[in-house]
Amino acid sequence: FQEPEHDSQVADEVRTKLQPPSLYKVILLNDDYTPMDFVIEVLQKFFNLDIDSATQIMMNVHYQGKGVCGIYTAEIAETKVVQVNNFARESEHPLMCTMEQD
Ligand code: TYC
Repeated sequence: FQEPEHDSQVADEVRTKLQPPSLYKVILLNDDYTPMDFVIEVLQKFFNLDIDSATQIMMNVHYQGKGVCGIYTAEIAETKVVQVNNFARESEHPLMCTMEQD
């Protein structure tokens, strides 16, 4: 039996068994102006999707108004939202990314 060396290791083991971290859906919202190719680029760049999956998700958002790009723990989801919104604003597109609890 290996003794835990740090409090953080104890905390991680307790959490793993009793309290898995909350998950968040990262959501892309439709708009009338962002080019389809830009949305596909965003999905490939920030969500590690291939071109076919990125195109499917983009078209789903285009027709349904919003769609899930991926599901992550809080810190990762927050980072994706900021990265996408910053990239869209730098590129002067109104594309909006947000998150909601899974
Ligand atoms: N509706 C946009 C267009 O017709 C394309 C688009 C898709 C925009 C998905 C945003 O999240 C989005 N050019």
